[in-house]
Amino acid sequence: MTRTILLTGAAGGVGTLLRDLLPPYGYRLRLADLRPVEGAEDALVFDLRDACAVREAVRGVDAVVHLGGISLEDSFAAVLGSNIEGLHHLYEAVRLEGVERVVFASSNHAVGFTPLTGEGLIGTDIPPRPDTFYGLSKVFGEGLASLYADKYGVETVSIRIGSCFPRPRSPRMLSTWLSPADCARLVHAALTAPGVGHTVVNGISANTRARWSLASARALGYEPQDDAELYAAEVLAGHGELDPDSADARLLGGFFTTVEPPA
Ligand code: NAI
Ligand code: 15L
Repeated sequence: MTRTILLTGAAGGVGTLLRDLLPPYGYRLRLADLRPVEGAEDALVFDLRDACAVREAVRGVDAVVHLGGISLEDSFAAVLGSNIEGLHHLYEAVRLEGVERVVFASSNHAVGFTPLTGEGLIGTDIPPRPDTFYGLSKVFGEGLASLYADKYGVETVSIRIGSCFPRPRSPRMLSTWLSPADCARLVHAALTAPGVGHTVVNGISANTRARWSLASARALGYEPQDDAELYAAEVLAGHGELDPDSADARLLGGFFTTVEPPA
């Protein structure tokens, strides 16, 4: 049977990519965003800060792919509204409407202060080390997902996305890139793997320069097909090699560790 998926953040960068890439897997999408979704007149315009609107958005769907919210550093008040209170509205709606599963777009910035200086690949079994209020909201999101899984049986896969763009844009992204097609593969695995409870996975492609382990993502059935190395010559010609003293080289969250929130 075709499953109906609520795709929040459908007007955003990743949402725009996934709205074309997910239907071939057999999903029917309900698109939703704070802004109108270009070319989709039937998309829902809603605000995560409005609990009633969120409940209506969720009603009747089988699962939610939650991309909506603030995706960069912002004031604490802004992050609190859309990413913290908004996420609580979403999980309450999901619980009350009996929705089976959420795929939550978490971020590398939940663990952004993790040093990259050690040997080996970094898994998901590391302590939270948010690098911004934004990253802190992703730590909250993973915590909320864990609570709703243990207490109410609402299942979630939290994907700590590296950098999901059509192409890697910087030397750092040669390590953190998640290609759009691999993103769709990973979201599909997260929607279909049985008995996930709350599972945290890293979300990158099969990058030659990867510093993240994909073990927990592969355990869900994810098999990445892309490698940022294909773009390495072009990226390095434009930007030069990564400065070993830079935040991008030393810390998982890269330059986000140096960003100050707006006043
Ligand atoms: P984006 O900023 O392009 O899209 C986010 C969308 O959420 C926007 O269209 C915005 O209008 C919507 N939104 C914001 N506040 C809202 C509210 N109160 N109610 C309803 N909708 C609201 O971000 P992008 O790059 O598409 O990322 C999607 C998700 O993936 C975000 O949650 C982001 O934190 C996460 N992520 C993305 C990464 C990337 O490389 N693109 C990396 C790590 C995480
Ligand atoms: C994120 O969490 C951001 O939403 C995205 O815009 C990218 O900057 C990404 O992380 C990254 O670390 O490259």
